[in-house]
Amino acid sequence: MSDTTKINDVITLERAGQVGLVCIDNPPVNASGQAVRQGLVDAVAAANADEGIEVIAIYAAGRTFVAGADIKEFGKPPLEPSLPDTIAAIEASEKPVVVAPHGTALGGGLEICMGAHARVGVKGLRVGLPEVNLGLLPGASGTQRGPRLMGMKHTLDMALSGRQVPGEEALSFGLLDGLEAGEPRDVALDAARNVLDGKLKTRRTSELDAEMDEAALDDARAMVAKKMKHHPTALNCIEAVKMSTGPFDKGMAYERQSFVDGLQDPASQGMRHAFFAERAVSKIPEGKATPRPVEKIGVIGGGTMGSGIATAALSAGLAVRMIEVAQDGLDRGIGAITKNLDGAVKRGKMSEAKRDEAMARFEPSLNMEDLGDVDLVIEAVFEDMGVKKDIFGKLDTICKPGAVLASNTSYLDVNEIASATNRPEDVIGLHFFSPANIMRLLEVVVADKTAPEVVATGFALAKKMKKVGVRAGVCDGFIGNRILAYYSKTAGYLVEDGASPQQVDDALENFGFAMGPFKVGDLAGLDIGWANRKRMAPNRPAEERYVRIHDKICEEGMFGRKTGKGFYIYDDEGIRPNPRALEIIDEERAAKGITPKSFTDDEIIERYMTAMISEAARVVEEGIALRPIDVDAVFLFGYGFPRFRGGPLHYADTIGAKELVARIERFAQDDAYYWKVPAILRRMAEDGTTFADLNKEG
Ligand code: 3H9
Repeated sequence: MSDTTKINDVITLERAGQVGLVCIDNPPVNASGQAVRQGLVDAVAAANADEGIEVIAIYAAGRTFVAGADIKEFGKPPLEPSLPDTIAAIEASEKPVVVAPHGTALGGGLEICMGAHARVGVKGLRVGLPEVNLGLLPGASGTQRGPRLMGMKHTLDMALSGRQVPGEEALSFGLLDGLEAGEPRDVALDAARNVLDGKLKTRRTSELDAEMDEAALDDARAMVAKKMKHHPTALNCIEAVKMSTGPFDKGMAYERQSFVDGLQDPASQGMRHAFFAERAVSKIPEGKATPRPVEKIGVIGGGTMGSGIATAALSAGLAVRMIEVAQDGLDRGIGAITKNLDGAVKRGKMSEAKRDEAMARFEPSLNMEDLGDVDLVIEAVFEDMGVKKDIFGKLDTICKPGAVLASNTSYLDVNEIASATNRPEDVIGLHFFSPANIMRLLEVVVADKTAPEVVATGFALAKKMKKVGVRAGVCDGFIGNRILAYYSKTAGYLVEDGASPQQVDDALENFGFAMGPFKVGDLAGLDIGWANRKRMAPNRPAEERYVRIHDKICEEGMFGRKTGKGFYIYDDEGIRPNPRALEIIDEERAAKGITPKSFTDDEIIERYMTAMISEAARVVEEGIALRPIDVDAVFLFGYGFPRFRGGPLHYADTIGAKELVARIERFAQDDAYYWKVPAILRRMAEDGTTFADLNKEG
């Protein structure tokens, strides 16, 4: 007869001698939704009522312990019991409760552990308080039990960085009492037996004293002021941790209120949207197709992009064959990859052994014929259709049947590239963002004839390389660069009309961008946009307002950081506006007879963001992006869009389609060619729908 009682759909209580084993089984990540919470309360009560049970041991089934509160419940009416109450019930258990987390114990999952009377992790465990990434603070006693177990410094570090801490480190903090190898159920059972034998001490965390650590609090405040000024609950988190030296209930009440307030904050809503955006983008029409196996890839081109892509692939465990036409190019590529991997070792992201292993999988070559055995090729040479078609024509004859042929083009027509081969179904765009070993975005550009399994292969590769793959259709610039090309013009218009580059940059940095558009231009190299504008010049419509300022700056050899001068000067004295660039701006205004006017920062943000949203809406309307949330992901993971704003189209919903249409119509009075209301936005203004509604439909 089974000794296991089903408490509810997700919780069981198994009697193993004097141990009551409570198992949480709520796939995929055991999030602590209502059923888990109710089940835990009931299981602990049942175990307490069972005379045969002396110790209770909690563990979880599946790939991980509890990954936190169920984020899908946020923003909905609260369901009893709350997580803090659940954990209080666990801690109040008269019989000792041990917990044996495995995989990851995050947020509410870690807080459940903190409420148990002892914690023995399963080797490989990682723990964390990632609420900060959702604009929240730990809301189920992390700020109160955390300092009582591991001190303020470690609690603040975890709660403000959200980083996942390896079990060994957590053990050294005192957050865990032990770390054992084995199956979670076995580790839980052993831990419970150790309690019975008196080998493992148990205690109630809320009854411990926390020690004041003023230095840690000051450091945290300074860090928040510098790096997290838009975060809605970071300061409350510090305050809550500080209160842990006082009465437990008072600290809990403060934490709870801050958490509930945080949930309502638009910044938290934006960050939660970003969390789901990262995951939503993998839901694609080709989702059921089987990806082709990829173990060895070819990278054509050892420049910045090629070596970045090769670095990312090597770090992901793939074998890479890099092709260059001349030895010096190849040497530069090898040098860049070595530097990238060494940098990862220095930053503690990779061990020396892993770096050596990665380099052993790397084969540079001057002969394209060497690509005969690779599973996938990524061409990363400069943006010239003729050159790319020539390469793809050759790949068609060299690569084995079934190899995926990908281009890293940022703008060019993937259909045309595919037409250079006799196997267009194998051709796809894989558009990485620079530096490709760091930036998380990967646009997977699907051409007319690309086979579904080739699309699925692109997404599988993205996952393997820890990138966020976003499906994009073919058009000039795909999702990101197309929208960028459009709204960047607004920055030029604003400056030609009277704002300074620095004012535009400052306004947008205050809005939340890490860097304003003129600083970004200087960083990327102004010559890149210049070359692209020259390429596009024959197609530029006569009605389009064209700002020549950037071109004029480039004509004087000022390409931004790489030449020490662009819109700003970069030297030992730091960054400051470039007086010559300001003169050029004045000259251009004079030449066009423009009397400079002044803009408020709000006006700058309004125009810039409205332009971004307009083109983003068109990209959705034309089906270049599958859903609005895909555009958001592109900007969050490839363009430094502030996470707390959720992405351009999440942000658009906070303004509302009606207001956006009114703005565009107002701006169109001065420039009807540039400012046009996208049909989709007009429809939304009329029927009251939002981009969030479109996400649900898609
Ligand atoms: C919190 O705990 C607050 C408390 O302090 C206080 C409360 C009062 N809820 O990431 P994956 C889904 S805040 C709901 O692809 P992996 C996810 O959307 C929470 N759903 O897997 C996806 O669904 P779908 C703090 C969740 O193996 C599926 O699970 N916790 C949650 O790459 C698989 O996810 C966190 O912030 C959730 N909490 O990575 C941790 N988590 O298949 C968030 C995941 O429909 N989670 N889903 O797209 C993670 O970091 C990763 O999921 C984890 C696994 C590392 C666990």
